Amino acid sequence: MITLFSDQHALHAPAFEFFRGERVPCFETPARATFVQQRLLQHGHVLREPHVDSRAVLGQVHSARYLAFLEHAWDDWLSLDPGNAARQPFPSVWPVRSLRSDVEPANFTARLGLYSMDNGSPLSAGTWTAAKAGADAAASAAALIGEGVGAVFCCSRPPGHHAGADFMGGYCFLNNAAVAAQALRQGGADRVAVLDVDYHHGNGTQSIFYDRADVFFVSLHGDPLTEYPFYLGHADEAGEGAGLGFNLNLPLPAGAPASAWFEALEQACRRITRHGAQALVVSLGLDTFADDPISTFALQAADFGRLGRRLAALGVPTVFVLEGGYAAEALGSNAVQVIDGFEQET
Ligand code: Q9C
Ligand code: ZN
Repeated sequence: MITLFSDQHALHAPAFEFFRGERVPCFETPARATFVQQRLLQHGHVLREPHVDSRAVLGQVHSARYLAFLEHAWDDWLSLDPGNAARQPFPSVWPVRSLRSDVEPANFTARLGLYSMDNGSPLSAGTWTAAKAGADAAASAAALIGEGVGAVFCCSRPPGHHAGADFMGGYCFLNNAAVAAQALRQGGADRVAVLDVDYHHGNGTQSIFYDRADVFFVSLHGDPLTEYPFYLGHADEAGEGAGLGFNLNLPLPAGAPASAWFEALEQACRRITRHGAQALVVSLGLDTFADDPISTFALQAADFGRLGRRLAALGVPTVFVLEGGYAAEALGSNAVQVIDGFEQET
């Protein structure tokens, strides 16, 4: 399978995040992509650099003011104090209900809060460059599908599916899956499906396409009553306006066994086929792995091969984008299981 990879992912390397009130080393690290890259090479996959500039598609997926903020955030942070080079910015105030989000404040921390859903998406010097390279990979994958390629895997980070049109969240900054789906639409696929198998609900992707019938979003995830992102991902979210009927959430209780997960996958696959999807984007989070340090599902390595085979059986051109998965050393082999399982069945 063609695999897109850019070294620039490593430029996003914040040191800390917050966990249970403490500052701890980040779970979402450059080593994650390196482990996947190494396994791909070991298994004979060819890695290519992204070759398409995603800028135009990004402007259709994200708001102009959010993109401008994100692109300049680190420089703005440094301009407050050169000593900030060794410090990480975190938001501490958010425009929740009754507060205004239409006026962009001048204050840096206030703007960071305006464009964040949580304090769990740490920025570093190269965040924009790394995230942009991931979006470029997504746009490049869509272009390859347009040229008749059957499947492409984007080995990129930071992940994207929690990022909405105008906010970052859950380690995500630019929504790579949404970029791929939007680019596929522009490349001539009339009906696109996004299947999100990350442990966490893809709130950003859902919200970007919620009122659209052309992009069907379906997600398997931990029940938001107990699992991040908490405020979206319930079973009654079916889409709105023209998009009504084109959103499907299949939440599973924390700790659900693999058997329940695969039953939900069957439901998702049936609906993707019924949608008549001409192209598929898979938000490939591997944090459903039994040994994941921040999640509670129970998939084993072999289950990822089964996932790949099931997706290939849909018979639709497919773009995979890497999302979560924090058992870093197993991430490479689990990703390769999905890819090789897919290719086996093709
Ligand atoms: N500090 C993705 O998998 N925080 N994002 C968990 C640990 C939120 C995960 C608590 C987890 C977000 C793409
Ligand atoms: Zn996740």
